[in-house]
Amino acid sequence: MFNKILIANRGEIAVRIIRLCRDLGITSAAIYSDADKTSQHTILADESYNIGPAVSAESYLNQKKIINLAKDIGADAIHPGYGFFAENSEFIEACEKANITFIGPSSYSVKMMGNKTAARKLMNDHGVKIVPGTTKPLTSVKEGMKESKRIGFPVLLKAVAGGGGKGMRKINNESEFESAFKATKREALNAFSNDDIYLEKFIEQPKHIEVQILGDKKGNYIHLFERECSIQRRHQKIIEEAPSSIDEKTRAKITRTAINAAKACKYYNAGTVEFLMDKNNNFYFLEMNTRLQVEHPVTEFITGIDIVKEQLAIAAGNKLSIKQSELKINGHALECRIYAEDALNNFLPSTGRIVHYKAPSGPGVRLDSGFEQGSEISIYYDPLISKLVTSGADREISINRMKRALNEYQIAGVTTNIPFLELILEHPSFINGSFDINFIENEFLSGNNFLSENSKEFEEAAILISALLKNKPVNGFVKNNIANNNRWQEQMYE
Ligand code: MV4
Repeated sequence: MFNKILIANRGEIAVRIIRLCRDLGITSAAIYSDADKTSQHTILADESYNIGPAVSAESYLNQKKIINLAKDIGADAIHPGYGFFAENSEFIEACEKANITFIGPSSYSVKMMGNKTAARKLMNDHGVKIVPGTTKPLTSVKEGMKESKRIGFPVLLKAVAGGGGKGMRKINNESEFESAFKATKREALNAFSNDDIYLEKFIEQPKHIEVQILGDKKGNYIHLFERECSIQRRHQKIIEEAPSSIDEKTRAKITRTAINAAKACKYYNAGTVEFLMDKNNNFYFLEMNTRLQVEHPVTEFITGIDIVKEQLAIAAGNKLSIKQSELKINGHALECRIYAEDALNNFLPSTGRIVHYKAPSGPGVRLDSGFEQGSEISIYYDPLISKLVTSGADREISINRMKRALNEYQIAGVTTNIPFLELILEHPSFINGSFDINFIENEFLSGNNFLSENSKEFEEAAILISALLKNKPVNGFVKNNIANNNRWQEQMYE
């Protein structure tokens, strides 16, 4: 195993990795920028090193500086967390050259899955069902038009170097094709320095289901079941859960498919295979995330596996510690992402010092947080403060525990999305599981179609949000009534 791990990340995921290192007796080394002097990862690590200014490009994304630091301090491995260098094949190769173990996949797997048409071809060749479309970049408007007609409108144009929702465009009919083709190519060139684009059939109202897999360097693979991640806004996930509501037969099929996808790209590390699932439980490969994911804790809850610990063991060349036959789903877990943003002001990020902080706790509650009382939330990074995860014997219990935990959670100094999360948890479609990837947009951000709900608080909040989105002025009184959660604020600051 490793003696010292440099954590090339920040916030809650850096804290998550520091805690594991402490559990295992491995020295943890944090890096922090000027903007993160008050962050928990900086404070909790065994060693902390300032690597430069707030701007990521000069600190958390400074490859040379990070690798030189790892060498200087005698770190034998680097954990990238998620984001930053997690899926950067050049960084992985630089680690290899410096003789430092990258706790993650090979650069080959990352490159293969990063090229969306190459990935689609590979998946198709290995019996993994992909969304109908093309497996090569389009070479002309004419070819694209012909392929669109074959696939059937509506179609989606996607960037070959894209992913995570960047560089996509829906085309409803032939007349829209030419200008959309040119615009998507232009945007792809701007965003990814690569203007290759391809086509997929547009899947209507799908759910987003993803399968957690683990592969080791000896070619052993297991899956840790699936997560439901449809509750999102603009490709930013908000609530995730495990397991999803799929039946056992579909589960057997989708998890087997995910393992085939991982094998096809010779994957080792923890990884996630993403699928779109339509109304009839047909699922299609979307992309593979070659990293640890934000929402991994819900899977840890239902399987009892420490996914980050497995990542370390895999990177060290060990065999997976568990067999598939030893795994089963235990209960249910829910994750709410706590963001420093103002749902009532177009989800604008909220920055500043956390002047008051009280974490929730109690049965079935886990909080992975990057910040505490006194921490500064800056404009420079992702607005994620923490991940609140609850679990229980079934979905109803974890939802009720989540409501309790959100109600206990006190954060002042920055605006958070806690009231918005509470609102989602009251929504009948969330409660009965009849939602798809458009849930937030359809139920909260357009029209008044959710006002039929008879819960008083839900109705008040819903009216307010819909009014605000029509640019009507904020009424402070109503705002404070969105959730019980805000009552403590009134008491404290009156
Ligand atoms: C799609 C799709 C519908 N049909 N592809 C968005 C993120 C990127 N990973 C792929 N995405 C989508 N691809 C086809 N052929 C709808 C989405 C999509 C989406 C997917 C998963 C989770 C949330 C989403 C939100 C909007 C669009």
